[in-house]
Amino acid sequence: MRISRRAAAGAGVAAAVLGAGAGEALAALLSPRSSPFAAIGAALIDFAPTWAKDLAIALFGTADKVALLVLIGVVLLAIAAVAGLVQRRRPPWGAVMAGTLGVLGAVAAVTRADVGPLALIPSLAAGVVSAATLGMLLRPADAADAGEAPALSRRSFLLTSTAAVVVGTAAAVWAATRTASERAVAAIRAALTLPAPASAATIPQDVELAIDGLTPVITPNDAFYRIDTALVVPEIDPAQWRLRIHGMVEREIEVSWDELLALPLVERVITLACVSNEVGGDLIGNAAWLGHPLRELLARASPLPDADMVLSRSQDGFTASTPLQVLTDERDALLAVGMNGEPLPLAHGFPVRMVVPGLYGYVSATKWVVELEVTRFDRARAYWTDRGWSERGPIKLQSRIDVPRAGEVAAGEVTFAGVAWHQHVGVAGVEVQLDDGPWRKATLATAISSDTWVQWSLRAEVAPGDHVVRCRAISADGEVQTSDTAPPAPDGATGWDSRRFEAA
Ligand SMILES: Nc1nc2c(c(=O)[nH]1)N[C@H]1C(S)=C(S)[C@@H](COP(=O)(O)O)O[C@H]1N2
Ligand SMILES: [Mo]
Repeated sequence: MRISRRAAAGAGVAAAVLGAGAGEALAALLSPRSSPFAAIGAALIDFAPTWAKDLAIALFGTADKVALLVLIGVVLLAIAAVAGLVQRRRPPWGAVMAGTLGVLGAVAAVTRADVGPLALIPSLAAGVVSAATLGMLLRPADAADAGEAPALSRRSFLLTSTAAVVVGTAAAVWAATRTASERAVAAIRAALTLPAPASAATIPQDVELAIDGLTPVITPNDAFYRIDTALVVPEIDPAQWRLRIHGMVEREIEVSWDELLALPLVERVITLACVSNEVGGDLIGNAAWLGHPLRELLARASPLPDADMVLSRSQDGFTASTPLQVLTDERDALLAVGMNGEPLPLAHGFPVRMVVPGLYGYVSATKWVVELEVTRFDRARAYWTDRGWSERGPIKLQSRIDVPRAGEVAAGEVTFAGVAWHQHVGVAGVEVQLDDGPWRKATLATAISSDTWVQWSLRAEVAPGDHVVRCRAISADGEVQTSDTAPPAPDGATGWDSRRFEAA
C-alpha cells in the first residue's frame, strides 16, 4: 500500500509503544531500576536545573513525578511520530531514530547508581524492537522489486499496528503492576521484625581457619546461591500467607503468618546444597535459619501410619517430595522465616520456606511454601521427579578445594584449603593428595554441627613446576568419599575435586 503521512506517524507511535512495553517488561523481570522510563526520568531529575524542579513542584506538587513521566511519554510519542514520518521519506533513518532513543535510555539507565551492565538491556531491547517494528510496518511499496520482503497490505498494516499498541500497552501495564507489588512486598519485608529465637544457634570458636580466599563458614545472604524455576519471584504478603497441611492426616490444619510467629522459633545453622552442584561447584551455601520445627507442626496434624512422604508445594506450583521420616525424626527440619538474622530475602522464599538438613534442595527446600500434602511415594510425584531426577535426594559426601584460587603460586610452603560436607552425618576428616604422592590428613576447623560444612586446610612443601592437588572427605560414619565420577543427574555428582596449578 502507499503510506499516507498520517499512517506513517501512527506506525512510528505503534512501534514505540511496542518497544517501550517490551523494555518495561524486561526491566520488571531483570531489575525495576533499569526501566527505560524510570531511568530517563531519574536522569532528567538529576540534570534538570533547579528552577525547572521548583517549577514542576509549584505546578504539580506531589504529583510532580507522575507529571514528569507523562511528559516523557508525550515527548517520546511525538519523537516516535516524527520517526515514522522520517522512515516514510528516508528509510532507514526513522528506524535509526527509534533505535537511538533506546540507546539514550540505556545511557540514562547505566548512569544510575548501583546498577550493573544488565541495566542496559531493557532500553536497548526497546530500541531494537521499535526500530524493527517501524522498518517492518513502513516497508516501501517497491520493496518486493528490490528483492526484499513485500510491503504490507492495508489490512496487515492496520492489524499489525493495532497489535503492536495493544501488546505494548499490556506489557507496560503488567510491568507497572508487577513492579508496584514487588515494592510493596519488599517494603513489608523491610518493616518486619522477627521474634527472637527461643533457642539461638550456637557457633563455636574456631569455625573459621582465617585463610585468604577460603569460603566463609556463614554465607552472606547476597552471596547465597539461588536456584529455582521461578521466572518471576513470587510476591507474597505475609498477611495473606497460609500453610495448609492436609492429605493423609487425622486433622487437617492451617497456619497463618501470625500463628507461625507466635510458635517457638529455633535458629539452626544448616548447609543447603543443590543436586545440580558439580564436583568443585558453588551451588552450596550455609546460613543460620530461623524457623519452627516441621516435626511439631506435622505432629499436630497426625500423619496416618501408612503415609511415607510429604509433598510440599510453593505458591508458584513447584513441588518437592520429602520422606516423612526425615521431617519427623530428631533433626531440625524447619519451616523457616529468617535467614542470617533477617526475614528471608524475596528470592530465597519470603515469607516462608522449608530447610531440611541432609537433603538436596530439590526434594526438601521449598521456597514460598503454602501447602504440605502428607501422602506416599507411590501416590504422588514431585516437580523434578517428573523430569528424570531421583525421587529421594540425600546429600552425598563431598569436599571442595578453594585455595589456591589462582593457577599460579610461589614454590615453597603452599596452603591448600577448602570445605567438606555430609549434612546430618558429619565430616570426620579430609585428606589431600599432591600429584601422585601419599594422602595427607588436612587440619579441620571446628564444625558448627553435623548439619553444616566444615573448613579444612593443609600446608605442604611444593617444588617448582606443574602440579595437581586432590581432596577427599571421610564422613563421621567412616565412609571415604568415592573417586567414582557421576554427573549431577539423577541424584548428585560424585568424584574428587582436583586443581592444577603451577609453582614458580
Ligand atoms: N518454590 C521453589 N522452591 C525451591 C525451588 C524451586 O524451583 N521453586 N528449587 C529448589 C532447589 S533445586 C534448591 S537447590 C533450593 C535453592 O534454594 P536457594 O535458592 O535459597 O539457595 O531451593 C529449592 N526450593
Ligand atoms: Mo537444586
